[in-house]
Amino acid sequence: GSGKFFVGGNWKCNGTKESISKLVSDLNDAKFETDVDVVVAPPFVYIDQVKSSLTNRIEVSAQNCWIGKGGAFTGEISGEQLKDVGCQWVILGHSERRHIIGENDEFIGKKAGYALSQGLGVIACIGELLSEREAGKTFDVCYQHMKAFADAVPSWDNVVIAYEPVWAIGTGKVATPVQAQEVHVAVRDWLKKNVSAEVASKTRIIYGGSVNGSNCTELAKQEDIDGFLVGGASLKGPEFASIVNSVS
Ligand code: G2H
Repeated sequence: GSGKFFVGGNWKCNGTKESISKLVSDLNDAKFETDVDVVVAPPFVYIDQVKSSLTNRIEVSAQNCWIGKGGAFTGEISGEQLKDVGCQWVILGHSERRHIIGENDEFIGKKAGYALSQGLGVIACIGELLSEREAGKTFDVCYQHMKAFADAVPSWDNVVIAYEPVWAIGTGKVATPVQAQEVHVAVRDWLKKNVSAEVASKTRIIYGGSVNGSNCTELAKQEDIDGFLVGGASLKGPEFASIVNSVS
């Protein structure tokens, strides 16, 4: 693998003040392997609550942000505001935003460039739909998503790539370790050819899509899987901790 193992918990549009207070307390009680970066991404409205109650051992991410400086953009949240409330990361290009909300590559790339300029780390999501996999286009789709990020980011230092095959998201249908490893290698190879050998070897490529306490260990053993982006299973503190601790 490349660099430190990285595990993010993407809470998506879930939680209440009460359930989040319980989850934070479970996370504060959990024991994490030292050699892992641990990040959680609460909904915007709970970031402040989480920042003020969660141990510093865990960093906080947003799940989205605006493409540029704040201003007259009703309903949006800017990168500056995320920094102001103590966020260190933002998830961009998640498939739910690409396919449900309709965000395109160029829009997502711009967001990534701006977020990095504000000092946020970016969890850059890529991944194919089932129909694209079945049509043999998995690599092409991932390369296209990668190119949009590459065209917009000045540096990969604060970028973590999350490969999330859309057919494996929230479906319980996890990619096999071999399927995931194969795409991670292809993405690393793309970075080598299109960015640099150094960036290819240093950039973490994490896997997302129905990761849980039972399947994480086999996935974590794969050479090019440098961590996970966990959705459903990140809403349970002890299970999330066991995924963090699957580092190999
Ligand atoms: C993929 C993942 C987290 P889940 O979206 O980003 O969610 O683990 O629920 O499939």
